[in-house]
Amino acid sequence: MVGDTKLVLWQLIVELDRRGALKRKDITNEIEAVKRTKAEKYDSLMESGEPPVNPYRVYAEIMASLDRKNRFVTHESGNTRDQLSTVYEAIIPYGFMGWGNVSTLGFSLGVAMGAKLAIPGREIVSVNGDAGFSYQVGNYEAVVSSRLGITTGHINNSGYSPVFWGNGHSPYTSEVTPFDIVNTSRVVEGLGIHSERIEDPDEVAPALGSALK
Ligand SMILES: Cc1ncc(C[n+]2csc(CCOP(=O)(O)OP(=O)(O)O)c2C)c(N)n1
Ligand SMILES: [Mg+2]
Repeated sequence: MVGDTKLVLWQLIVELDRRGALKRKDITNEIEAVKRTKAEKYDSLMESGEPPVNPYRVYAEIMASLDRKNRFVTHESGNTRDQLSTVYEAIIPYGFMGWGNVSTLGFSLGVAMGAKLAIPGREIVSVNGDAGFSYQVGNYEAVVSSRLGITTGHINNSGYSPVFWGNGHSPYTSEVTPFDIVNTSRVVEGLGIHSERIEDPDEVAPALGSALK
């Protein structure tokens, strides 16, 4: 079935009503229960004030900051996908773009640039990891030269999906030069992009504020 989701779903509801389909009144309770279970697991992480900055705290701040009804968010390949697609609640159409499980690292920058061109009035936020960033870094020049105002949150955990990939096939596939040596913030600053390096969880919201204003 191909069609405008909102219209087609509405037509389906009308048709099911017409045929006397049973209504599942318990469905909203079921959704609320699932949401409560999710909150029990993730709320403390999303409120975490412990350093190093918990990625879930970053996502909570992205949801809390400025105009969420005018925002497009996407993730990167790796933990940011698993985490954001679990906790990010999109409240508008085209508010969140989730993409494949093993899709090419770095894709989120193209997604963000495309989104900015397609819906120019929107705040565009992408979140990437160490490997995603490395795949993207040459292309930030295009963001600057095309004057595309997008915001990227970089989860600099100095590992290629630690935990998820374990140690990988060898340590070299999971360990990345640590952030006290590599400063990705200064890399993009050198490309002419405003950048703030955050180490305290309470700095996340002000940094997003200055990026999105
Ligand atoms: C081109 C490419 N190579 C390998 C992969 C497999 N892969 C998916 S996520 C990932 C590591 C991601 O690490 P990072 O960007 O640091 O994100 P983190 O999970 O640490 O937040 C790898 C190697 C891929 N998706 N694309
Ligand atoms: Mg990483």
